[in-house]
Order: sequence, then structure tokens, then C-alpha cells
Amino acid sequence: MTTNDAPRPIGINLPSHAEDPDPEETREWLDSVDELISHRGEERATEVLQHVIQHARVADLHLPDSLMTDYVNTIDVEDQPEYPGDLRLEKEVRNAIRWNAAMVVHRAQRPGVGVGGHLSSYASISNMYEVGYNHFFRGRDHEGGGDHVFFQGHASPGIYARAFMLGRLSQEQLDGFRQEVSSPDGIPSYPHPRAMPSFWEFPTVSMGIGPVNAIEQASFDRYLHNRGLKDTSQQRTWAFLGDGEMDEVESRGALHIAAKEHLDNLTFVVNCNLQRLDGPVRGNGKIMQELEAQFRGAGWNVIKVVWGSGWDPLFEADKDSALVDLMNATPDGDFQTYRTEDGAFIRDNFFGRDPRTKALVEGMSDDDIWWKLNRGGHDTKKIYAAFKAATETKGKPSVILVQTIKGYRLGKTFAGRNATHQMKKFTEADLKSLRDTLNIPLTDEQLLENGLYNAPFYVPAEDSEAMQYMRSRRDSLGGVVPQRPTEEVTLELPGDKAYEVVKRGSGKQEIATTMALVRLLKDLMRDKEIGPRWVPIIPDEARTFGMDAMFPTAKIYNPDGQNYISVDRDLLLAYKESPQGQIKHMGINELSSTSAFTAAGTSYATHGLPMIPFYIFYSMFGFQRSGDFFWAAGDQMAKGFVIGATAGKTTLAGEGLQHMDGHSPILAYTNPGTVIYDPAYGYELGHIVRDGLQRMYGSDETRLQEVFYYITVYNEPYVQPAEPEGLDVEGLLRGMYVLEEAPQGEGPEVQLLASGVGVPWARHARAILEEDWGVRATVWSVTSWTEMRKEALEADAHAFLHPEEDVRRPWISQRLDGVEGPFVATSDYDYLVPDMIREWIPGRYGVLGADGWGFSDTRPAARRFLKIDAHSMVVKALQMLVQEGKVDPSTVAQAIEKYDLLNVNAGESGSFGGES
Ligand SMILES: Cc1ncc(C[n+]2csc(CCOP(=O)(O)OP(=O)(O)O)c2C)c(N)n1
Ligand SMILES: [Mg+2]
Repeated sequence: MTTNDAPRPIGINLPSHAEDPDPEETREWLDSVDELISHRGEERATEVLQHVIQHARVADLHLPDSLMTDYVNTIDVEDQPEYPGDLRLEKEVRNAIRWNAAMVVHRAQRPGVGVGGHLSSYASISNMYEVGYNHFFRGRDHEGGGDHVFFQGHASPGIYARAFMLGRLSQEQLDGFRQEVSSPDGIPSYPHPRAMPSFWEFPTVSMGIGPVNAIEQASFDRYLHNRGLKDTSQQRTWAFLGDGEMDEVESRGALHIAAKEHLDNLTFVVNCNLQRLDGPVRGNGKIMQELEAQFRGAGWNVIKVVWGSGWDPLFEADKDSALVDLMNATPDGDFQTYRTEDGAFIRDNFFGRDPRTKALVEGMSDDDIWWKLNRGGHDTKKIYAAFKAATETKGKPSVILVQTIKGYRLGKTFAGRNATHQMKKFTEADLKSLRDTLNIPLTDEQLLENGLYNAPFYVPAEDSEAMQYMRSRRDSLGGVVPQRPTEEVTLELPGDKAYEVVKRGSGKQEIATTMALVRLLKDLMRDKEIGPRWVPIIPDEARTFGMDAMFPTAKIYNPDGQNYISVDRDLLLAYKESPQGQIKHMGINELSSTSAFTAAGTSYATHGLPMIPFYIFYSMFGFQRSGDFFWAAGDQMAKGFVIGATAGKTTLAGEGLQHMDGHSPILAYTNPGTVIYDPAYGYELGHIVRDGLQRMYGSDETRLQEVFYYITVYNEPYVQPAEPEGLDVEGLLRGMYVLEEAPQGEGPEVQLLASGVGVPWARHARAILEEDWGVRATVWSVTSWTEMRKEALEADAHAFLHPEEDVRRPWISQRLDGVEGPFVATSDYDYLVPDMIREWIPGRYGVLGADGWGFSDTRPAARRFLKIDAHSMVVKALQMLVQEGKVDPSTVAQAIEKYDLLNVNAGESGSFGGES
């Protein structure tokens, strides 16, 4: 507490002890500590001091947080290593990149384009990237395999500018910044592998996703290594993040995983320019201090780079820590303001707050205060020291917190201003001043000869020392970064045998499709070729899904192994952890699981080693919670299987409103990278998984391979039939096939469409319709409403633009040629799901939907309540036949009464039991 008892903002330390009321007494205490150390040794001194601290806490003293150190650099000047590079040449290169980065954005503001971009973020982080590029980031040609660098998304202009100078991007491409479709050479705003597949590797700009994905990337590298699949010992994951970005829950939420797994192959660099988009990140507090405590508390190694070398002599002279105290007590809002003023202002408002600090700068001019006292993030040597220390730290991940100025070197109108994030263009005066600051050899005339918005890019001559240096640094570190290989790496896929179990059906045994799928997975994991490639990912539901049976054989991945006496060590299905474990058991953590899916699902690109993630979750907690992570997975072109288990609005009987999923196919459908199926039976699953493997990992594939599968499976036990003779496999894969033909006879016809657990209801409805009303129903098993819709939309779009050609008809339209309606559809999902194909149904289409909030009850009651069950299908079918004049109008009311349709206890659709 401060003296006035107001709570202190996080990160602000006790006020300066400028006026120690009794320095002599203080000295005595310190002397006794010194004595203790010299007489009894460090260990005993530590012990005693710990007792003292404990005692003080008991006495209710408010001690400063021990997780936080002073607001100074973690690495002392004397511990700073020699700088291995050529500072002069690096500066020349950096200035040129800074200039070109600024021009990428400025030129994109030209009349008729005006697509924006960000200038200030790269300006503040540029030196960190350049130290990385010149001394740390390993390219793909490096013998160790290369580093994974997650670039701060909206700092992309700097990455493009560097690539341009190295000849990787043309000027036309830079001028196509943010004009991906209107310019023939358009390049995306941010790192999007999907949009620029040979360049970007990791999408980062949805704040908070990069941090979790980077942790899982580093974890996955270790996993590959420990499982003996690839030597990743020399590969490092870097994540460059904003201090504002660290406010996202996700940014801080997975730190424990990196610490738990001792990911010393991971470095976070947080660019603490103290600002986000609108204003200060912590005006009243200190974001670096706050982050330091949290990272350290989570088990990370924390390195702060606060001040540049200009401050070193001042700290050296600061014998009684008055300057350090001032640093600790000054809020970020003040530090931001100082850099928008001048040296005199800093002298008066900062140093002037304590006579001792004021005295420290007496010999300095205002100009010196302004120019020499820089922030750590703009000091190449300080950054290098931190990067080096981080990469040499063992047993822990490191975070480097770096203080910078937002809009650094862009001039007074930009630097540190609250609006700087959104400023996108320069005035003539700004431009000239920037040119002078960066020493760009362009005359006023050259600058403006083609108009303000066509100010030229600048690349030093190819044979200049600067360019040669720039190239040679990359050559010695294994080539350019970022770079993503685009050649397909395929797998040898298993034949029929692996799918036999699901094809045979379950005999008399009732099993849920979740179990059928897990059985299939077990068989596929036994395959010699692809077996080791599977990466089962489970957020603490293995027992629910019957996957605990895999524990003893596949084992749970834990880099530390199992160092305790396991409670179930004598059981057959023991919980077995091992560094070679294949199962990524994620704990209750769907976001990290999705990131683990992305890391494994992009291994084909990041490591040239295709792996097959099988991420199985409680379907409600999948796309709904992790939607943005799946979006990033799609951007990164992840492949693999995502399984929504215990799916459906009514099937997970008893769980209620937050568990019952009626809409995940809708959410998944909005992700263009997904292929969605909702199968009813094991043999359908077999075909879907087999085709999915072929599509994503097979050779000679003509379809888009960069997709991932979302398959919904259920926990309702029922008999899994054997695969029917002459099964229409093409229909099954395209979205639907006839499961049961209409009975022979004279009665009116109806088509019953159902997916997933709805298929047995449709079959029941078929029997009732025949027996009670003489209506002949055909049952279609719809495996994918969404795949049919996508194909149909594509066909329609093609026809729309190619009026001269023979019209390409959607597959569903062709399939339903000559099929007589009406059509009735049901599923365990919202109305919108079966409704997705309405446009292509050649007749009356009645949809039954499970809309609204979920609730807990038995399956038959829930299905009757929502009117999606067998008897509801019957009534709906009769009603539509009435509308077509094919049955007597009175039948509908009769049927409602006969089946007691309004009575939820009269429902018959659904069995009881099943894991949940
Ligand atoms: C999830 C999410 N919310 C909002 C944004 C919009 N946005 C882009 S950059 C930015 C400010 C970033 O501040 P900071 O992380 O401190 O980075 P800086 O530019 O200061 O380096 C915001 C709000 C976003 N990209 N993602
Ligand atoms: Mg910031």
C-alpha cells in the first residue's frame, strides 16, 4: 500500500525511499546480512532470510512481490557478451528496411487504393527482428531443420520489405499490398499461409492465438523428437507478440504448459511499446512488471530489456538506487508521454522528481537526454544479449520483455502518440524528415517526382557492403525466413484390411459410433506405414470415448515420463505416461488441443513429415469454443481429423444446456477448410476416414488436399449393421445414398432423409408409414448435408458465369432426378442443418429441427419434445402428402392422436445409456 492507503496499480513498486528516515539503522541491518553471508555461507544466509521474510508476512507487512525485479535490464552491463555483428552495416540495412516498410504502407494509401496498413508497430519492433535475422533465426536449409518464427501479424510490412530487398518479392508485389484480388501481384495484409503459401508459415494476427500455437509448436517439436520421428534438437520456436496482445486471455492462458514441458526450445519476445491500438496498455501501471511476475510465476525464465546503453553510466553512478526507485515508481503512461516531449521535459518531469536523480543528469544537455537515453528495444547490443541468454537457458521457456517506442523514428507526429497505430501515411515534411533520420540517399526531387504517394523504395546496390552483409548473414544461418515448402508429401495408405472391423458391423452388440470410430483408429494405428503418424489429441475425455484402452499401449505423452507410483499400475488399462507416448493428452484445455492439432496437422509443411492428428472432443466444446483457432488452423492449411464426439442436441442424454450441441456443423461449415460428415454407422465411418486419408495424404489426388475433416459421432449405443451389399459408396462420400428402398406396392411415396443418430428414427418411421398408412417411404442416409451444399453452390456459381456452356448440374440435383417427393428430413441438429440443401430438393421439403437451448432428459423424451423423432417424421410426411392431395386430410389429426404426439413420454426414438 502507498502511504495514502490507496491500492497500488500492479507493477508499480513502493514509492521511492528517497528520504530514508534512519539511514544508519538501515546500514546496520544490511551489514548484518553481509556478515551472515561471509560467516555462514550463502545457503545458511538464504535460509535465515527466508525465515525473516516469512516472519514479516505473518506480521502483515506488505512486502514487494518477489516475482518482480526492478524496472531495469535483467542482464548486467558486465554480463553483456561481445556483439558478433557489424553494427554499422546492420544499421544501414535496418534503415533501408524501415524505409521500405514505411513505403509499403504509405504507397498503399495512394488515391484509388487507400487500403491502409500499419506503420508504427514494425517501427517499434524492427531492431528485434534484425537481430534475429542477423544472428539467430535459422532458415530451412540449416542442418538442424530451421526455426519456427511467429511474426507479429501487423508488423508484416517490415517482413515484406526485407524479402523485397533480398529479391524474394518484386516491387509490383509490394504495391499489391492488401490488394489480393484486384492486383495481379497482390499480397495479403498479414501472415496468411493460405493466401501466400510459399512464404508465410504461421498466421498470427488474431491476437492471442499465436502464443498458444507457438507453445504447441515447440511442444510438438519435442514430441517428434522424443518419439524418435525427427531430430528437432536444433529447432527453436520464436513468438513475437505485442504488449496489448498479452491482454488476451489466451495469450497468458497456456503458459503453464510450456513450463510443465520444460520447453527451452521456445522464446517469446513481447514488444512492450506500452501502447495498443487506442492508447496505453497500462497507463497507471507497468505492463512489463506485470508480465514479468506472471511469466515467472508460471515457471518461465524472464529477461527484461528495459533500457539502452545510454543509461548504463547513470545506473553506474546511481549508488543509492534513487534512479532505480524512480523507474519502479513511474507509471507507463508517463514513460509514453516523455517520448512525445523533449529532453528538457524529461529532465523536469522525470529526473527532477528526486534531487539525487536530478543531479545524475546535471552534466547532460537536453539533447543528450533526448538522444542518448534510449529504450532497450532500440539497442542492438542489449537485444542480442537477451536473445543469446534466452537461447542458452536450459529447462525452461524464456520470455524477453522489451521496452520500445511505438512509431520509433517515424518522427514527432507518430512516436508515442495515442493515434499512432492507425496512422498510415506521411506528409511531404514527414517523408523528408524520415528520409533524413534513416539516411536514405534520395534527393527531394527523387522523393516527390512521381507524387507524394509514389515516393520510391530504396535498395542499396547489390554489390554494396550492406547488401552483401545482409545476404551473407542469411546464408550462414540456413537461408531466408519465412519460407514454406509447397510440394506435397504423401503417405502410403492402408488397404481394405484396416477397415474390415467397421465393415462387419457389431453383430448383436449395441455400440455407439464413437466406439466404432475408436476401434477403427486402433486398427489404423497398427498399420506399419501410417500407424506411427497418428497423433491422438484428447482434452481429458478419453474414458468417455472409450480411448482409455489405448493408454497402456499407445501411452500418454509426457516428456518427464511417469515418476510416481501409479495408482492403477496393476490394472490392465493403467494410465501410462511416457516420453515416447503417442497420445497427446491435453488436460481440460480445448484451445491448446486445437493448437496441438494445428501443429501436428501442419507437420507436412513445417517438418516435411506428414502426421495425422486425430483430435477428439466433446462436440459442444469444439468449434464453439475454439472457432478462431480452427480458423487459424484452416489458414495454416492444417490437415487431419477433428472429431465431435458425444454429438447432437438430444443424444448426450442428461447433460443439458451447455452440453447439447445442435449447431456445430453450422459453425464448422463457416470454416472453408473443413469437410464435414455426420455418419450413422461404422461402415460409413470406414469409407469416410479412408477417403479422407486419401484426400489429405494420398498421391494422385485431384481434390484440394489442404482440408481437415470434421466428423460427428455419438454416444448412443445401437446395433451397427454390416455394410450392405452393393453399397453406393459414391453417394455415401458425396453426401447421401439410399439405405432402404421404398416397399413394393401401390401407396403414395415419400422420401425420408436423415443423418447420424437420426437414421434409425427414419427407418422406424418408414416401417410405421407402411404399416399404419400404406405409405411407401425410401430412407436416405445423409452423410453430409454440407458437402452436398458446397458442391451444389460451386456448380451453380459455375453455371452463373458460363452461360454458353452446358449447364453443370449439382450432384444432388442429378441424384434426385426422377425421385418422387415429398421429402422429410431430420437430424439431431438445428433446422438450419438439413435446410442447407433445400434449394436443390425437387419437391416439397419438410425439415424437422432441434432448435433452441439444450436441456437434460432421456433421449426419447427429448426427441419427442423437439418433434424430430420417428413419429414426428410420420406425421410430417402425412401432412405433406395431404398438401399434395395424396392422402385424406383427416389422417394428420388421426396420426397426432394415435401417436400421442404431444406427450413427451410417448417418445420411442432412442436407446438408453452410453458414456457421457
Ligand atoms: C483478437 C483481436 N482483436 C483485435 C485485433 C485488432 N488489433 C490489431 S493490432 C491491435 C493493437 C495491438 O497492440 P499491441 O499488441 O500492443 O501491438 P503493437 O502494435 O503495439 O506492437 C488491435 C487491437 C486483432 N487483430 N485481434
Ligand atoms: Mg503495443
